Formats: sequence, C-alpha cells, structure tokens
Amino acid sequence: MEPKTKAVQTFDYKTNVWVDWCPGCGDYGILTALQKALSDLQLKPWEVAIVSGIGCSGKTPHFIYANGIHTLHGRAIPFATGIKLANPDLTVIVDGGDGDLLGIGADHFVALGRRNLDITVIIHDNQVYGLTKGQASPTLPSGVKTKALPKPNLQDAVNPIALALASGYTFVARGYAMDVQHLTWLIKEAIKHPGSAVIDVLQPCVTYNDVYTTQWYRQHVYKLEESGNWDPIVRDPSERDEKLAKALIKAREWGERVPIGIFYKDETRPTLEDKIKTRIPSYRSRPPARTAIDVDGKPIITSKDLRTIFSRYLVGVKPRPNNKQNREVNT
Ligand SMILES: Cc1ncc(C[n+]2csc(CCOP(=O)(O)OP(=O)(O)O)c2C)c(N)n1
Ligand code: SF4
Repeated sequence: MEPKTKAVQTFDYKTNVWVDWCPGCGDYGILTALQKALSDLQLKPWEVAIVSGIGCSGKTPHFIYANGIHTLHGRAIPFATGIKLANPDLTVIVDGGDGDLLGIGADHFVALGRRNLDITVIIHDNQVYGLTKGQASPTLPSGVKTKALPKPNLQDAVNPIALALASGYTFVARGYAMDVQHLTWLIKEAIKHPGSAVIDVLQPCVTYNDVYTTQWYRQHVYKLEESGNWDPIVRDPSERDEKLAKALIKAREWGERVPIGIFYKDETRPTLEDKIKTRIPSYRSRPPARTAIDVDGKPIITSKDLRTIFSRYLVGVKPRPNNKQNREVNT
C-alpha cells in the first residue's frame, strides 16, 4: 500500500546540522533556493540524492534532509552518474564549487554534457577556493586581484556557460545567489528538464572575494528573460546552431552587464537513459538498483549486507527537531 503523504514543505528539507558558512555568504541563498525548489516540486526527501565534492559548498548535503553524499574533491559528477544510472527514478543533483567542478573535476563536467544524463549541476561560482583560504579558482578573470592573492591573477578564466554549451549540456543557465526567488525558478526548470542541466550561480564569498561582491553584482546583474525577445529554447534540431551561437555571445557578456537566466535549452536531444533503453528495454522497469546480483539464481549480496558494509560511513542527519508537525511528511 502506498504511504499516505501530505504536502512537502521547505521545512521538511532542513536538518539539525549547524550551518557554519560565514555570515553573509552567498551559499545560504543557494541552500534556501534548493530547499524551496525541492518542496515546490513536491519531491519527497527519499526521492532526491544530492552529491557534493569538497569545499565550503561541499557541505550542502549535510544541511538538506535527503539522500546526501559528500564525496571527494572533483568527484561529485562520477558519483552522481553512478547513482542516476543505477536508479533513474531518483532526482539527482550535483552541488559543488567552481574549483571542484571546473578545476579538478573539469573532465567529469565535460563528460556529463556529452552524455546528456538527467542530472542537475549547481555551481557555487565565487571565483575563489573558499575552504582553502581564497586562492584563485578557474573562474577568476585574469588581471583581477582578490584579497588573498599577492598579485593580480595571471591565468585566464574558464567560462562555465561556454564550456557547458560546448560540452553538450541541454539546459544551461546562470543564477545569482542573492536573488533566491529567481534562483528557485531556475533550479525547478533545471530539475524538470530531462537531460544534463547546469546552473552557474554567482555566489559572493564575503570573506575572500572583495572584487565580485554583493554590491558589485547588485549593480551589474540583469535578467535575460526581461531583456526583450530572448528565446533560448531549441524546439527543432534545425534551430540548434543558431540558438547555440546566440547563447555563446551572451555567455561572453561580463563587466558592465552580467546576464542571468536561461541561456540555452534543447528539448530535442535524447538523454543517455533514452539511448540505454534502446539496448536494454527493461532498463526503466528493472534498473540495476532494483535488480539482484545473483549467481545461479542466488543473490550474492542483499541490501541488508550492503547497508552493513556502508554503515560506518553514514552520518546521522536528522530533520530539524522543532516543529515536529511540519516534518512528518509520511503520515
Ligand atoms: C584531491 C584534493 N586536492 C586538493 C584538496 C584541497 N581542497 C579542499 S577544498 C578545495 C577547493 C575548494 O574550492 P571550491 O571548489 O571553489 O569550493 P568553495 O570552498 O569555494 O565552495 C581544495 C583545493 C582536496 N581536498 N583534495
Ligand atoms: S569562505 Fe567564502 S565561500 Fe566559504 S563560507 Fe566563507 S564566505 Fe562562504
């Protein structure tokens, strides 16, 4: 029998773990937008998996009451890929830093776009390595000197939007951490989109980035959808080249005006799951996570055995204790 459920609220996605980001950090806006997006979509916590790497941003899964994996630096996407392929029914979200996803993890970032697997990637783009004390990350423009750098940055920046477009992501967007309402909308659109989706989130690091600050973004950010007849959607494959070219031009806009919103959305390219189904027709009805691994008809490992093996790595994250009524999603 299906459990009787009641509406999921943002509160259901909060945990009792102390959020230890610096006061004023843009990460708070991303956390709130993600929790709100998940509850607005009425996803149950057990239907969601959030995977992070290492960094200030990497702590996010501890603060969200859902399946969460805080994994190795730069390895969130391979973990998420395994989870999604094993259980395509889960909503899988990668949440990581610009250093994590576009530095050490850049090859995996490209691979996800090539595959068009149905995963949403959220980049905390603060242009620095926050957790390791403010070194330049791959998104810091050259010539810029933030607080912890002795001299201006010598290296050119990678452009996350252009890289995502070139890699094949079929949903490419940019948000701003301090505009929670707009970011919530973007995250919902990304989750609903079938295929690899990325949102590059401009995230002020109030401790180490004294150039791209909240004040700076407030003056320069504008919304694509409010700027005339912007239409990023590919509804027919013949529109692809033209829409990609337009998105690339917008991706290069940085300085006086910084666009946020949806740069590109291709509704026509098949996902990796669609392609797998053409070879394994039972893939969606009997995905690997629900298929026993057996030898001569006998399972070699049960889910109980697996839990025993992994139990020492599990961190007990509980829903926030006060307001018991709200958190009883499953009544
Ligand atoms: C293999 C490996 N290399 C280096 C580190 C050290 N390290 C920890 S976090 C981090 C960078 C974090 O920056 P970013 O991904 O931008 O996240 P933020 O802290 O800014 O959210 C680095 C280099 C590590 N933990 N593992
Ligand atoms: S160091 Fe920067 S990114 Fe990390 S918590 Fe503090 S303000 Fe946020």
